Amino acid sequence: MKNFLSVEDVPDLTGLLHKALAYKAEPFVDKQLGVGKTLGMLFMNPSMRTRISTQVAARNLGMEVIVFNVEKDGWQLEFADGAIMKGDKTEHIKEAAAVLGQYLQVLGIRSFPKLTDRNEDYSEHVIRQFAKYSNIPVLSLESATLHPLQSLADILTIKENFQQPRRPKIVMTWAPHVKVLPQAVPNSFAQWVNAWGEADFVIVQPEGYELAEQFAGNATIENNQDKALQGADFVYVKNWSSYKNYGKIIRNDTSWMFTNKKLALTNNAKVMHCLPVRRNIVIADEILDGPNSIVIPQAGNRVWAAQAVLSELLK
Ligand code: SN0
Repeated sequence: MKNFLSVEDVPDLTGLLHKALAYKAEPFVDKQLGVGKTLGMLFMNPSMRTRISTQVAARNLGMEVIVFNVEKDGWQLEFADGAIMKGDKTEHIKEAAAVLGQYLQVLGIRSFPKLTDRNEDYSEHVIRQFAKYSNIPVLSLESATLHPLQSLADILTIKENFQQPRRPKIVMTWAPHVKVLPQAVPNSFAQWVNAWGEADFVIVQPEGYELAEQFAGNATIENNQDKALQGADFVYVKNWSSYKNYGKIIRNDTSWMFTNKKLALTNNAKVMHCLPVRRNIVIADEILDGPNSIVIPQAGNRVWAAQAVLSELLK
């Protein structure tokens, strides 16, 4: 695997899932693989799970890890080609990425969208330029439009929690929020569930919050949450801002919060969220503190997802 920016970089999804489960059973089988190699993780935005789970995963493989908070410690980077750099941006991505490529063997990048210019965000020009100019494998730690390490852990969690001889029904539902959030987590989850191909997949959102077609793929799209939840085995709850009316909160229907009343419509579904989650805005306490929530083991699986991906990037 050259880079890990989306599911499209994965040549064998089933193999990657098996690898992650094998690491979960035996974390240190490949503890020599990364000896003498360094993972650098550049954060342009906050992170807890991604940062720590990836760091643990890298150490399980014998790697050294350097974490760099760009906003706090770095120079301001220019990404525009041909820019005349007379403003407050000190260094161009062409030099910054190329220099990092001299020091590191794998480069992780977290860069949220600006949510102002849809074409700019969806071109993924930030992470793509790191990949282009660093000359080493680049690992997405959540980019403008995708969060593939999260999605791999999500599929892993679904696989582990479903042992019946039929396809699970997975419903991803929009939920309210107080802030403008990226579409990266839902885009990526949809892209991975579609690529996995082993579930009946429904996405439900209020009108106007439809995701980009290239990620929603052949999911069944609904606007009626109660109808969509019928018979669900897994409910993935997430807020996102509008793609059509780009980066806007067009309406915030608080009745879409996930509660026990909504859970009662499902097939005793397991409830998932990527975290961090705002309690009693997105998901009610009764769900997060109840028996159907699998958000903690879901977050736990981030280590095994990251370890499987790092081991592929080291090859
Ligand atoms: C991010 C998102 O993409 O939705 C990261 C999720 C892994 N979430 C947030 O930024 C939450 C911010 C908040 O204030 O609740």
